[in-house]
Amino acid sequence: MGFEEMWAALLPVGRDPAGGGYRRFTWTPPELECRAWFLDEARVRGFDVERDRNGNLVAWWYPDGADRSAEGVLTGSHLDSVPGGGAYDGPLGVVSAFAAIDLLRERGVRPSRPIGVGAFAEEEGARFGVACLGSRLLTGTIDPGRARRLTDADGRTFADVAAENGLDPDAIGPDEEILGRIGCYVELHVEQGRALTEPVGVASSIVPHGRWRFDFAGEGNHAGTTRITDRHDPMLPFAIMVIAARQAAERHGALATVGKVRVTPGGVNAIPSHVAAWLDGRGPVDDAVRRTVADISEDARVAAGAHGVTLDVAEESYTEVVGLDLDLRDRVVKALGGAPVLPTGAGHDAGILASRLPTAMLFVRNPTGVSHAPSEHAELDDCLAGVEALATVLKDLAGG
Ligand code: HGY
Ligand code: MN
Ligand code: MN
Repeated sequence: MGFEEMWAALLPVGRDPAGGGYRRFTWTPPELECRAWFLDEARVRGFDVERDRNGNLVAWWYPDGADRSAEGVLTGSHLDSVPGGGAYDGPLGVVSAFAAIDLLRERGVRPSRPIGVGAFAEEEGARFGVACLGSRLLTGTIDPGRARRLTDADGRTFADVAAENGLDPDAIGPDEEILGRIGCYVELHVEQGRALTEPVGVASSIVPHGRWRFDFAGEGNHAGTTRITDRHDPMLPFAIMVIAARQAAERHGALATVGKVRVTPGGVNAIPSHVAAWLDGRGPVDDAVRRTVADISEDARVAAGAHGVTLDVAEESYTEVVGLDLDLRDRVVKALGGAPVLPTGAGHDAGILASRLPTAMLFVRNPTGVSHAPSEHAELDDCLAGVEALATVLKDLAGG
């Protein structure tokens, strides 16, 4: 199957028929369908397929004559999505990986190293709350015990859901054997902004980014019988926190987003007892992010106190600025005969794997510049240019 056929096969999986984007949460039916698609594509190509102890999928192509023990070149991305996400974020990298290897095989290229296709679990952190959970576990950059305890919106733990899907929750964690087989990782991804004006670009860095949970605990009560002066309504300090997020981000040249909130009990005629809100903070440098989050936390704390509400702020994940491997980046640009080089404001598994091995990223132009929303897009010609570029890079890196 070529790029277009593979793309068409995945496209309807997990898409909201009303046009509201994709919902492919880890180990829910649509994402499981994407996993099944991955395994089928790997098997029809005769790849060695495995699911690691953390739920990541890796399929290896051992070309005839290749040194099976040599460190391989891994490419790929992720199959899960944010709620209401676009079609390209993640799957474009996985489909392009299979299509790029197909090009090499059709052209009789025989790399001396293995080439692998990876699909990392829970990259968006949309179900269990920590982004790049699968690659963090693989590289040992999250405590397995903490990962086991992460819960989804229904209160189900990662451990329980992983066990339900055939993993041993007690075995999750770093896997030096798998990491030892990967010489470098090259992830192709749809560009998630407007910076790329050519079909294909190369990443220079990933900006610092993190997630914080704000828990406002107040006093639930009746909306119609509780005097204003008697209220301890957590919604008020929450509202102030949202405004403070925008103001602090502007003040520090950073980005701050509150896109997820959970109100308990959530009745129209009940003053909430609790509001949980998540802050996504990013910025050009760590200091800008840290100052932004500190200001927001302070404003939220003052507001909570003024309303007799308690506040707890917890950092759920943080990734410092990732300077992708310069030598690998330059080699990729050279293999492509030159390409625009640009930073990204989005986090990626490449940024997590970078702590353990050389990683690079290719971007495919996104004419809408929108991502994490249904209008995320890449033109077919640009997607095919991305496949061609990835094939060129894989051939160069794997000694074809
Ligand atoms: O949130 C991000 O930046 C990425 O899309 N997971
Ligand atoms: Mn994403
Ligand atoms: Mn992504």
